[in-house]
Amino acid sequence: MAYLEDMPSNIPEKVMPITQADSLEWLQQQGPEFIKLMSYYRCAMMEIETKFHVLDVEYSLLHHRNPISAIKSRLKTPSSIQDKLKRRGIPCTLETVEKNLMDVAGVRVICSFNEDVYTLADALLRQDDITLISRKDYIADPKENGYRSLHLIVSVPIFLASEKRQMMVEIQLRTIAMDCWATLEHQLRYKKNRQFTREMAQELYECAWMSAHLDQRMDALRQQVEQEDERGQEDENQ
Ligand code: 0O2
Repeated sequence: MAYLEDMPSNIPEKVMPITQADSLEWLQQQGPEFIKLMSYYRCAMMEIETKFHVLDVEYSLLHHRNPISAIKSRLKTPSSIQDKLKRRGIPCTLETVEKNLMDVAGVRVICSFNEDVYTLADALLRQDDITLISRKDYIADPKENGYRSLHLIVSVPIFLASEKRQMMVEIQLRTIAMDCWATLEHQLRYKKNRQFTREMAQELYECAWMSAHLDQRMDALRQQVEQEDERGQEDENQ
């Protein structure tokens, strides 16, 4: 049985409590309870990642292609948690973190095609242990700067030795083209205080439009290929 070899090698690292050097001082002040809370968020992220991996495997068996190109997860750093609460004028305690921040745990699912974004989101939301808290469709209704993605905030249970806890996770689903634009825009502008001219903003917006156009063309091509495959299959069966 090639059992142990098949285990994802990154799991032990993921369950480790956070120890980034930049956050260590602040973390130490918060004590072990904060580290415990962050570990719970990490476990919730792992639950969601696994659910998407399972959906990807099932879909690939049925349709001979993978709807997921990559999954990236991140835990908000303590300093970023602290900044966000401070910006909102909320004191930073364990209770306020859990009550007010929905995106401490974030999972980003990069999909192959536009259609995959919705197929995967719907499949996840049909699972009976997932509760949808909020849904923002920036694909149907892009942000003013051109940003597109489907955002879900969900609550997912994690099963500990002697308790079951509901944890919030922010999920961003987007295509490869959407991710390309958002990643570069994040580097260039998002939340940076640098001077950004109207021309630069216009250029970024046009790039967003081009990426949306690319998604539409690739989706149309996918449909053609799938129709061809179906025709080929019918011919073979006759
Ligand atoms: P980071 O650095 O990616 O973690 P919030 O800002 O979360 O309190 P809001 O406005 O309801 O409240 O959040 P929204 O619109 O759902 O967006 C949250 C996340 O989406 C952001 O997280 C980004 O990751 C991403 N996002 C939203 N708008 C943009 C955008 O214009 N450009 C890019 N590149 N990403 C965007 P964070 O925590 O703000 O940032």
